[in-house]
Amino acid sequence: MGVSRTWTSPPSPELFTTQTSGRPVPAAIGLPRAAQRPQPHRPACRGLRHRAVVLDPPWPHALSPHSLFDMGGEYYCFASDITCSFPANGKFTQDQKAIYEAVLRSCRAVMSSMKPGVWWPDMHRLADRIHLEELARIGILSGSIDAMVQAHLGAVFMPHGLGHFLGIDVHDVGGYPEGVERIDEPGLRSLRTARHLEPGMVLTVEPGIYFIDHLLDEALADPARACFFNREVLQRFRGFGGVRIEEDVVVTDSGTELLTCVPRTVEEIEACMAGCDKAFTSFSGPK
Ligand SMILES: [Mn+2]
Repeated sequence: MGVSRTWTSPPSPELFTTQTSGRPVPAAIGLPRAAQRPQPHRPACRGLRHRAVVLDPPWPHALSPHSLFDMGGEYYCFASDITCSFPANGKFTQDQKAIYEAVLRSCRAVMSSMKPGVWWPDMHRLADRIHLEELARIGILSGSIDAMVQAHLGAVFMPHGLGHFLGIDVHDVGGYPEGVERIDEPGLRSLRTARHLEPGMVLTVEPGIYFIDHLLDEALADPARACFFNREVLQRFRGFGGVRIEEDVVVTDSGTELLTCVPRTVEEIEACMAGCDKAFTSFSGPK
């Protein structure tokens, strides 16, 4: 996958305009503009008010007033997969900011921890743990984080896997070669790979926090998990939808290199949506 190394052009905060809403959204990746062909992975724009592209029907991705775009450019037949979440009106509410920054923290913690030899399920667990810490900080959960991990509470908020291989296919093959077993635990069983990282692997890192009614109701009906919830605070987040941040990274000899270049911090997104075309700085990861 050496070709990926050529993807890292300087930050290029170009904008394209969605066909549907006319609202500018961040460019898919720091690729030459001509190489950018933003498109939904599946023809799945479902008449949503804010015209977000929805990937998988069960996730409530794009509820007003914030939007989640799951998109990707193609470069010499190589796929990318990039998700941006942002407030539809350009300004984060306090609750949106809190959830967004929780996901950003887990995303960056994972990228900083990735290097050859690291076991991918451990990265999923790391993201889960950070989400639980942040949800406790916000007040939605309370209690021992270790006990929440034991109860698999992370999977209530992130029911999908942390990321997948990228290549010719957007969910590339090779996740479970002979000898690599799927882990039969909530959340982890959805991982598209359970391999140890090796130099040259290209993966997505795509943690998310979602408030999905049927998963929340199921957890609240289970005494082993219900005990961690502050129902009143949770109520405020019913109908919130979800935030996902999806980056594309290549594993290097000593860590990772980030291939994605889009506005990521709250400040960058708000500035970008206000029409500011000042260059943003890409997260550079561990040095
Ligand atoms: Mn993906």
